[in-house]
Amino acid sequence: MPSRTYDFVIAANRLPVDRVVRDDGTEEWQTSPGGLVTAMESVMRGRSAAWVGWAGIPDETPEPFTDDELLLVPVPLSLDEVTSYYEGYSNDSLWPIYHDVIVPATFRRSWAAAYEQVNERFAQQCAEVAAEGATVWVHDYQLQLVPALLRELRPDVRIGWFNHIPFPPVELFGQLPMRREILTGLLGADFLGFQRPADAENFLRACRRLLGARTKGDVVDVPHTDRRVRAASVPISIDAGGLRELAMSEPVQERAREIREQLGNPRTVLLGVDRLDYTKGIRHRLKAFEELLRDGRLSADDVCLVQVASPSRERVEAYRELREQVERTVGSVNGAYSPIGHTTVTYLHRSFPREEMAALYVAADVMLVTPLRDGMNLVAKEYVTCHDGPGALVLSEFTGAAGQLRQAFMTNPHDIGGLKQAIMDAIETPEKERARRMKALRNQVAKNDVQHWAETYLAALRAAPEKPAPTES
Ligand code: GDG
Repeated sequence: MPSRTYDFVIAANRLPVDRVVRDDGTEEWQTSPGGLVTAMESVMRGRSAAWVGWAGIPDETPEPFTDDELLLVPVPLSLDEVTSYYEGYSNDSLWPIYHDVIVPATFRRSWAAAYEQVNERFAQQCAEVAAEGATVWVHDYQLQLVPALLRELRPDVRIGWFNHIPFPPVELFGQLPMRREILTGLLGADFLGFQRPADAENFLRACRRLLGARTKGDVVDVPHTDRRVRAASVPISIDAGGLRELAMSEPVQERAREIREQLGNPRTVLLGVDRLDYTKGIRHRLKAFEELLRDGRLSADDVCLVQVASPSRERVEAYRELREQVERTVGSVNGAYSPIGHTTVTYLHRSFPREEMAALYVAADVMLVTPLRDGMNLVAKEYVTCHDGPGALVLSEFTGAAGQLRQAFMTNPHDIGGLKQAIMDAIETPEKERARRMKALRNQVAKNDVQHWAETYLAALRAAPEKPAPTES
């Protein structure tokens, strides 16, 4: 691998490719389609770029390889590290703390040690590939120690970090045994990007309270150094143009009509699309739906709910419990209300191709996005981009998307009565008004797409303060 030659380096837990085995037993790498990959394509064009991440296979280290001019640098993880750094520390310690402790966090010292070790490995790989003065963009909560570790190795590079999930209030963040190490790790960056202004504010407050750092506006003076770091909100988005084109294509439109037919042509199709995660408020959504049927405000003769719940983190206990509860509830709602020949809740615990997802968005009259906490929630932005005409988005106030999608039917999902009313409003609001709101939402996302996000982020990273301004105290 040529060392120190790449002037743009991305570090993320996962590489944007999956290894698939063909029918004849040979293997190939397939690009995993996702917003981040699309966003990066636009900002990487014309630069020599490398992506540092885990290839998704424990105990194996494929050699670095090139995919469409992008160098992919696999970081090895042992099976034990997948359990301790990824499932343990990242998803059973940090994830609950960063999402309002919806389930209690588990702390184990061995997990924390693995997290440090893996972060060191990522920093070393970045240091190895980055050219003199390169830009390194680190992603997400799995890699919060990388900025400072990398700065130590390579003080010449410009370092950015973006958090895809919320940053918690200091009262919750303070529970983390590694809280000071994490803040110090992040302060190794030049610019820290967050989804919501409130996330950046939570970070600045944690720096003041837990490190005794001084802040001025959105800039932190890094204690014991002459460095300054800016923390601000740059909300992520989707590849609106690409998705819209897919949704408008004849095969997808045709498939959407077919889906409605297969559902029995109900008057109203409700849709939920989530990873099966306790943050997404799936249980609250099902409860509200069940009560609306029970109260007779909705009838199973003319409404149905399609819930895509893509499998996620199945070896973590809280996710296993959630799956059991959701599946029990779906079974009991269907047992009580499904007419013969159709199911009132179509529950799909698997993943679908992009085309099928787009067709579902086109087919749905009402999209239910009801997380208890969510960094952004891209599903909300995808729905308003795909759906034409009088659709409706029911959107939790506890998503980052609520800061931008102001024309949605807003709801507090903890308030089941309020959630029921928001669903009814979404169904009953006159078509003309719903079409007007949807158009405004679609335009919002079209103007603020993922390419715009990446450009805004990188402009902020370039402009970030390096040293204290001489005029300020
Ligand atoms: C994290 C933050 C933040 C889902 N099922 C299928 C499928 N999906 C796609 C959706 C959407 C994506 O997965 C999920 O993104 P979300 O934003 O909704 O949620 P997280 O996975 O929790 O993402 C979140 C995001 O990072 C970005 O910063 O918004 O807050 O938690 O794009 O469409 N896609 C396909 N088949 C499926 O079955 N093809």
